Amino acid sequence: TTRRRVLVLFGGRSAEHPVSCVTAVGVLNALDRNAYEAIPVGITRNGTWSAVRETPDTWTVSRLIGQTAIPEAEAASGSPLGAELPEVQEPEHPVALHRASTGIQLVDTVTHEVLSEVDVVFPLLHGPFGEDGTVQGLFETLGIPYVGAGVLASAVGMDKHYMKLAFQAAGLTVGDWVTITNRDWYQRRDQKLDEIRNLAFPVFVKPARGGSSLGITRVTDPALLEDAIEEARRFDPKVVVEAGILGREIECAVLDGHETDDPRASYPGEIEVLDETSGHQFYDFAAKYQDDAAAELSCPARIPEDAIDEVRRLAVRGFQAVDASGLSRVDFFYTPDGQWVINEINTMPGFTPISMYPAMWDRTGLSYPELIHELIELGVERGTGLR
Ligand code: G1L
Repeated sequence: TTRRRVLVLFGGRSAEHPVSCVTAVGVLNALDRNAYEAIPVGITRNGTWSAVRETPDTWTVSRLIGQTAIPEAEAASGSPLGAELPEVQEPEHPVALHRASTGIQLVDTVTHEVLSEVDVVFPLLHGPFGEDGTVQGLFETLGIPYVGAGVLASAVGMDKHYMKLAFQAAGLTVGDWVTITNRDWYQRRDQKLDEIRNLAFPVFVKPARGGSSLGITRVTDPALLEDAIEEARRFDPKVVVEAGILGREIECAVLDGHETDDPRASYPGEIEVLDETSGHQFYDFAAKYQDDAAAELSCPARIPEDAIDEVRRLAVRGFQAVDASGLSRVDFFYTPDGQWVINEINTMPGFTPISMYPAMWDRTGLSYPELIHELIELGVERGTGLR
């Protein structure tokens, strides 16, 4: 039997570079070696691609990112991230340069050798040039199957404005919002500020295509709106302002179905922050995000049975609304009167063995290695024209 060759692509030029390195280690160690041959390819912060050619018994972050010795701090701290954040090292023999504006520039023949051998790519890259559809387009162009969302779903999932339009068109309830383009900001600023003042406060001001928490401000006082918009505009000339929604934050993991089967939704999960003395759950925003609070995943979330069934159906509808494939985490608000408001879809959710997405599947009966196997087979299936 021939093993499938899986190119695990990680690192990259986003702020999530270190998270991506740690995630790659989780995925590589969970791959069934009888079924798959892993080809890790790291992308440095400068955009240089480098293939790792040895296959150790156990992958460690330092092995993967090209350091010769395991930093003592990492070994001693016991934390997967160690004292210093992992980063892909500049390779002696780069395989390729990936450039934002010009696509991929081949620098030697190794690129062709490596890529032509690959059966499927597992792209563990976040943010601009990773989950916005550009890397997906690169592999479409090269004719190489890949895991996860395609070009359109990746791009829609990255843009909060178009994401909301797609959800609305599919009949899902989204919260009120106002989008401010760069032109709006110069041509219709006062009109836009008036529209925003009609939203329910507090509002959240966000870069439209951030993919992280950078540039986000919670605004309680309308007088501070302009400052918050300017802050978001440092990250993206397009900004969305979302009305605050009163409700619990509950998420669902969606996994695509094979060929003619519908996508599957996990049990919904909720991060519960418990009051240490009373044991009661906090629903308060400030309490929920304080650093020292004890948080744990509740999955299935503690909501009525019929609400569980409903949110699982809505999560699949959200997945289909943006034409996703492979996997997505779909996030909702559950309002005090039992309504579901869809917040967002993440086509590249956190994916370490302890992240929300794999944890919710684990609680639903699918282990991390089984999940990775499913994703790879779904990627191959789509790439070979079966779907
Ligand atoms: F390939 C998948 F399965 F589509 C995939 C790709 C990327 C799943 C999850 C992720 N997530 C990440 O890469 C990250 C959130 C760790 C960004 Cl660095």
